[in-house]
Amino acid sequence: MMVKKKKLSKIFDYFRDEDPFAGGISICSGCPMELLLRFMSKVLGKDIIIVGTPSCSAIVLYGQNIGSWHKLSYYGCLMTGVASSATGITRYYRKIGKDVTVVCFTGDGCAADVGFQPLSGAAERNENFIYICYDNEGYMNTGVQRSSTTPFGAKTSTTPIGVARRGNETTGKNLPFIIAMHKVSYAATATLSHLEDLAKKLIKAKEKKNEGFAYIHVFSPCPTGWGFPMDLSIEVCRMAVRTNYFPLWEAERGKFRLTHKIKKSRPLKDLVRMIRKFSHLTDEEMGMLEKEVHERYRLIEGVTQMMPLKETP
Ligand SMILES: Cc1ncc(C[n+]2csc(CCOP(=O)(O)OP(=O)(O)O)c2C)c(N)n1
Ligand code: SF4
Repeated sequence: MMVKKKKLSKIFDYFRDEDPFAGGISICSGCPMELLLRFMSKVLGKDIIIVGTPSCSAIVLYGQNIGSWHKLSYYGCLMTGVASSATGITRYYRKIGKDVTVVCFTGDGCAADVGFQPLSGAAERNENFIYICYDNEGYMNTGVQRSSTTPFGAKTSTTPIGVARRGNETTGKNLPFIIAMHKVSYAATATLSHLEDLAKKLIKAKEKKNEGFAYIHVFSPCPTGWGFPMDLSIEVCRMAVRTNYFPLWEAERGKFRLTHKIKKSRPLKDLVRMIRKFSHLTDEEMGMLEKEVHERYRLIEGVTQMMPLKETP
């Protein structure tokens, strides 16, 4: 009997180098940010300089006790100055004629709040580096505080559920859209359930950084801070895409394209019921969150029609 040879997943075709990270890293099990770091380095290759900040990722990048957990070049920076430091490092290497890829790797607390001004400045100047923000919708490393990307209604340690407050009262800042509207060379959203989409965007960011600023905003749910079992991380990512909670798109110089269109979206409740930080929501509060998600989707759908980006072969 002929045994059919199993085809390897296409994803291996995107890997340039081995995983530069050690095994057994002491970070929460099931954290998508760790998977992102490993995946990113395999796709971008080892000729990168990572510029990072105090955050959950510093545990992996800066290291603990015995030293760092990887073989990459890493510059540990203040939360306020990551994009300015990356600007200096990039310009230095360009000046001496060395082709290296500088990659800022930060959480949403740094990107959207504490380090937003230098990020916006670097985007506006269209500096030649990559900025990757892993968005776990809060300051996780310091105890799950709210950030400006925390969505409406979410329970965090600074937006608790009680008599006076019922979770986060504001709508989350749409950071990837704000950066795209700087008309940078490249901006995109991505997540860990759609690996081929993520790999293509990383490769494109590496090419586009020769023309100017390249930004990727990665949805990175946090099992510890959000309250869901660690083996559901990728399912949460997938459901966020299927419900249009986190649409996948890319933009080049202010022109937009959806990279993964959802034919029939799932109800937002299918995502929300997986996550404890939303478990208190009343029907009315759920309606307000749905409105936020719907408006955000309508916005991106609208710009893909008004300012379309043609698909590159
Ligand atoms: C200017 C400044 N403010 C506050 C802190 C304290 N701090 C250390 S880690 C951290 C959380 C960072 O949050 P985020 O960037 O979202 O990354 P995450 O912890 O979620 O991985 C904070 C606030 C700091 N190091 N520097
Ligand atoms: S607290 Fe959340 S973001 Fe931080 S390492 Fe744990 S799972 Fe990852």
